[in-house]
Amino acid sequence: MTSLLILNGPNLNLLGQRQPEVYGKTTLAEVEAMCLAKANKTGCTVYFQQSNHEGDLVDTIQAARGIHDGIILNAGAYTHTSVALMDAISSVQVPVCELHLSNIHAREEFRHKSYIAPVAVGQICGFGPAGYALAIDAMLCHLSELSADA
Ligand code: CA2
Repeated sequence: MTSLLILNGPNLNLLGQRQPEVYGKTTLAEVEAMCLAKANKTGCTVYFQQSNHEGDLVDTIQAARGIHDGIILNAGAYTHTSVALMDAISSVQVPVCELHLSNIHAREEFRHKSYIAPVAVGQICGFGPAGYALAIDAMLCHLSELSADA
């Protein structure tokens, strides 16, 4: 069965608890439940993780090789700063879908830059928690195209 890792970066554990005007009222536990329901419907397996630490995120991306078929990554603020995450993605040979709750291109200038985008298959942003289900569909679509080409 196709296995997807859904990896969340710093401060996303606070989802639904702080700044609801920016990030909404849905908690990360509720997002995880939505992803598990989506996995059930689409016949894949999802593993949901969150870390506030850049090195942990690098370790988790490296460990995905040979275990997961795709990664859905909301790297939070590390999106805009982390060459280490970019290098980890480049080296791991597991396709990554970049995901954001908010539309990073409609926000402050510093959020327009993504170190993940150049090494990701694509980016989904601005759709709130629904973006996670969209990202699962997008990654399954990408993986089925890859296996059709093989
Ligand atoms: O829109 C997204 O998903 C972001 O990745 C969220 C990051 C932000 O730095 C990115 O530019 C865009 C911030 C995540 C912080 O999440 C919080 C949730 C609730 C309360 C406080 C922070």
